[in-house]
Amino acid sequence: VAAKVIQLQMEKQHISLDGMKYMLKNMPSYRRYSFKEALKRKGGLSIIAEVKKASPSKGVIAAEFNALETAKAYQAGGADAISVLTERRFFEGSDQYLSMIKSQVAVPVLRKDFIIDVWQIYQSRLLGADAILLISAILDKTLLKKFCIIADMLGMDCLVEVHNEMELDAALEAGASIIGINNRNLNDFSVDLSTTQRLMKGIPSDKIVVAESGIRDADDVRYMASLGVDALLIGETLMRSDCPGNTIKQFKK
Ligand code: IGP
Repeated sequence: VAAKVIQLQMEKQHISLDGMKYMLKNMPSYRRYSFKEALKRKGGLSIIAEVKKASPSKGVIAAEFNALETAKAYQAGGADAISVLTERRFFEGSDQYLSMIKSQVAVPVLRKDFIIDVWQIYQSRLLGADAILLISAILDKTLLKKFCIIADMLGMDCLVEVHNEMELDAALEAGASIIGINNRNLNDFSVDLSTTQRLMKGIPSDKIVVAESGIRDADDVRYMASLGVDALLIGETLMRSDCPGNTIKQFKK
């Protein structure tokens, strides 16, 4: 109920940063799970399963979309974490999916959105996120660093997404400890899994590496495992699967 109240309040009025800080102090908090710990390899690769209704490149992916049921199926299949798209315009996401899923699953939840403002970081915490995505391509070094510090202060991990060497350098300089390599080019949506292979080389071994986008089958999973990544972020393949839980089990073998 607390989640719902916060949600409705935020939708009705644009709450000030101070207002959110006040709510954070005074509202009952969600149970926290460590995103970073969940991603560490325990035998096989860890899997972040993504709840995504639509995307700008594919349009609507899941016609009969039920965010909560999808998340529950992911958890039942052994997903190590769940990523939830909250961006409305292009991904048909919703803040409410995040808080609803957070209140019903016992794995860490990542907020997937385009975070460009401090306000959104506080909001993510209020919605129940255990971690947030920060996209190196849309933030400069100074902001990346600042956002990582604020998220940390609020008890959330950051997945810092990169697509090329320049973005990777910025992420490392910002002190990111979890790096997501996006195999999809956000400008033209083309996917190239060898992006992970190329960028892996420049990442120190103490970082946690997540390969993102374009993972379709067990062969892709094996390829990523051979590159030494810690975790995979998979959306579309799971959203299209008749039994996403089984697909996750198969990928984790
Ligand atoms: C998942 P895919 O190809 O498995 O559906 O991709 C995820 O990587 C993708 O949704 C994504 C994304 C993003 C979405 C990666 N970076 C940034 C929104 C914003």
